[in-house]
This record gives sequence, C-alpha cells and structure tokens, in this order.
Amino acid sequence: MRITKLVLRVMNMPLKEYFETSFGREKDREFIIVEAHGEGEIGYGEATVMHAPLYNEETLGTALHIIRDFLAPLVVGKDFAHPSDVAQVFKPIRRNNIAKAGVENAVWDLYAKTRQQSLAKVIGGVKTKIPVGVSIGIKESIPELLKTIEKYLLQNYRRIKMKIKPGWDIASVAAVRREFGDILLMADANSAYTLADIPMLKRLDEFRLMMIEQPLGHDDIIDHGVLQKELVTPICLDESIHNAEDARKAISIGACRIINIKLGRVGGHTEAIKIHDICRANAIPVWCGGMLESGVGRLHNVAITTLPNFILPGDTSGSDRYFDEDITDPTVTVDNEGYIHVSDEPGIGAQVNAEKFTVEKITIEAHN
Ligand code: OSB
Ligand code: MG
Repeated sequence: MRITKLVLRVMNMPLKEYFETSFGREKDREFIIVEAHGEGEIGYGEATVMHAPLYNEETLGTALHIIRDFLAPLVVGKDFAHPSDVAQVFKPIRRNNIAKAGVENAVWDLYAKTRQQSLAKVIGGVKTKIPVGVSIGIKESIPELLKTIEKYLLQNYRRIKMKIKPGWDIASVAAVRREFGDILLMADANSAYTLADIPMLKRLDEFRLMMIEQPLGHDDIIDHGVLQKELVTPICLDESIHNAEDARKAISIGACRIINIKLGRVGGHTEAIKIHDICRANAIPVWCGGMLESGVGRLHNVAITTLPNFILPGDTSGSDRYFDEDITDPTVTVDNEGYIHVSDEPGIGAQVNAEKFTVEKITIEAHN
C-alpha cells in the first residue's frame, strides 16, 4: 500500500454545550482531520488535540508541526505492508502521540478500505454492538448537573461519568446518588488531587462508584499505587498511560484496577491493541475514552471498542451529544438500549464531508 499524499484539515466545530473539566472549559472543537491517499482510496484519521496543552502536552499547533515536519516525510511516497508498520517508523520520534495517532489511524482506515473490510474486523474486533456511557462536565450548580444527567439517562446512556475537582466532589456525587439511585456512576478528576487528599478521596468510597479516573498527577503511577491501597473504589488510569509499558508498570504495582484507552493518548490503534492485550492477560478491564471527537475519531473509537476486553461502557457517545451537525454520513447514533451498532462497511464505515468545518487545508505530496 503506497501513500501518495496526506491532506491535513484544520477543523473548527462548534460544540452544542461547553465542556468543563478540572483544567478548563472547551467551547469549540479545534482539531485535525488527516486524509491518507493511496490505492485510489482515502483513509481518515483524527488528531484529537485540544486548543491548549492542559490535558496532555500537545496542541493544535504542535500536532501540525510534528505531522508536517516529521511524520509526513516518513509516510508520504512510502509503501506499507500493514498499518502497524507506520507505528514502527514513528518509533524514533518521542511522544507526540496524538499527532502520530491522527496519521496512523488514517492509514488503518485506508488499509481496511483497500481490503474491503470493516476497520473493526481488520483490528480483530469481535463485537457487533458496543455499550456506551456519557461524560458530563463540571456544571454551575448541582440542580443543573442533575438536570443534565436526567437528560442523558432518558437517552438510555448506560453509564454516567461526572467530572470532579476540589470543591465539586463529595456534595455533587452524593446528590447524584441520592437522585438517581443505583445507576452505573463514576467520577473523573483529571489529576486534580494529591496524596494529601486521601481523607477526602476515602469519603467517596461510600458512594460505590464504579471507579475514580485519574485522581492524581498526570505523569504519576507510583502515588496511584499508594492511593489504591487506601481506597475500596477502583482507580482507573487515563492521563498516566501512554503505552503498553506504562500499563504493565501500573498493573504490576497495583496503581489501577481499570484502564481507559484513548487512541490519541497512546498514539493509535497499534499501541491501543497492545495495551488491550496486556490488560486482558492481567484481568484488568478496559474501556474507550473520548476527546470530544468528530464522527471520524468516534468511528475509530467504536472500532477499537469491538475488541473483547473493552468490557465497560466507554465515552463514545452519539454525535448529537456534541454537535448539531457532524462530518460523517451516517453520524454515530445510540439505540434505545444504549448501544452503538458497528458498521460492517469498509473502513470506518461512513462517508466524510469535512469541507464545511475546514478552516485550513494542507496538502503534502511526494517529491520523488
Ligand atoms: O479525561 O476523559 C477525559 C474530554 C477531553 C479531555 C479529557 C477527557 C474528556 C472527556 C470527554 O471526559 C469524553 C468524551 O465525551 O469524548
Ligand atoms: Mg479522563
């Protein structure tokens, strides 16, 4: 499979509602759609960057720089037998995983299309439908939070994740438990606490959360191992896990009992599959995290979630939870029991119409 050119589309899509985490408020999604052209087909990937380096170190600007100046020269005009070979040629370049994932995943889609197979099948997926949850940002008030959760429960989402931070934790979690009883509920702290908060974090045990996601440092594994011994609630790691080696270390010291896999954070499907496999071998369930993706990134998330150890509902909500208008046709929809049905059309299984939300288009062609 020869990659003849890459097209980078800088995108700006308005979010229906702002999304607030412990690190800030997101109103528009600014990210990059990567097109990999070759064999008469186009494969699509998404670099799920945020506008500022507050979730991880990458931004729209760094991803453009890394793709244009370092990743594109390694793939444009080159032949690949398999998309995992792209991960291999990117190995010498340190981190910048979201940029890498945008390119590698575009090649996965292209590869699946040239074989006339769904991306899920090419990845080794086994499920035809996947259960989904919804991630709910920090709100202005508890009544507003309860109203938002009620709306998504009525849309049959199977698990509620609420963002927490100091000052927006015990009381809001307690209110949600009181109001909605035994729903599947979890909390995501996005690194907002330290070991000094152990007494407060222990108080959360009372609310029988499915898990608490990334309570401590974004770059920590060790302290999470200390905290997990103090908590009944399972810890799920997000920010701390960049590759299968991180997963192995975290599991070996008991730093988590669950892992959130995000394609961007780990650099694409190749590494995501490795993390999935090491977790499976250690009986650590995984689920697919989200980065407020457009339909393109979302369909990649759906495909990876068809692997067998994606046991827990992920953050792969329907397109309408984020956008009035998405760039894929069909868009991603959730059925009335909270499942997304996996397409068996080639590749990601949708047409892409990115023009309307494209702010800038950069074409990178082979010179030879
Ligand atoms: O920590 O999982 C996170 C969104 C942006 C950055 C980080 C996170 C999130 C989410 C949203 O929780 C998940 C989604 O609905 O896409
Ligand atoms: Mg998270």
